[in-house]
Amino acid sequence: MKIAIMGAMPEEVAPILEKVGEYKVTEYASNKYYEATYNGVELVIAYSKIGKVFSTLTATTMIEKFGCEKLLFSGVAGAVSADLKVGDLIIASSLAQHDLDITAFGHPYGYVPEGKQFIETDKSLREVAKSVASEMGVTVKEGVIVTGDQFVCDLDRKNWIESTFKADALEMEGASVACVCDSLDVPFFILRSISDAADMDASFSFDEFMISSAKTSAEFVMKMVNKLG
Ligand code: 4EZ
Repeated sequence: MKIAIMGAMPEEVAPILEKVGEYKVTEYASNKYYEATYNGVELVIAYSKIGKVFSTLTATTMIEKFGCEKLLFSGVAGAVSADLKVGDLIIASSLAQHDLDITAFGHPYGYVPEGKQFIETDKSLREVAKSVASEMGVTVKEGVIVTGDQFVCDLDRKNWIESTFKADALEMEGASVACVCDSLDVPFFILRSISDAADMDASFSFDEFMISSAKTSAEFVMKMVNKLG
């Protein structure tokens, strides 16, 4: 069982590479893929670069070229739900693209014909996450995460996203990775730790907390890997 672990930014996968110690680097499609074994589990680790297009490319590559049979995403996100604070963890139950809009033709936001407005994550991976959370004694929220090619730092946009998608958190890669994994029938899991509140202070909060929140998320995902071996 080969497992893909991906993030968007170097800071999101650095704590994972640190944990696995030794790895083999392969360059492909202008990116680096790190192959390692962790407690007997074969891993392929990569950060995609930010946004839906690069994350689509990386997720597809990990599955089609490296043969990954499950995918775990680890990273940071902006909080939409008021009960999510910096450092809190959120598991995506489902994901949608908040910037996909053909509503001019009567379709809902985030939907295109033959696609899905919301894509659900793998239930058994979520169960693994819940057992890790209870063993660690931490509370992990489960909810809707939405994705778009924009860093949201505006209250009006955030409120619109909350009311339109009932979203709990937002970021820039989850729904595109979900689309790839759903289409290719690969069970996937998206975990994010909050770095900011997607408001006018978001860029400052992000700069201050992204490294610590990325680490929180990465450490949790590695505890899950231990259960997947
Ligand atoms: C995108 N990621 C942020 C990339 C920021 C700075 C150079 C997560 C994220 C996010 N995305 C954290 N907070 C966010 C926000 N408020 N809006 C969108 O996945 C790049």
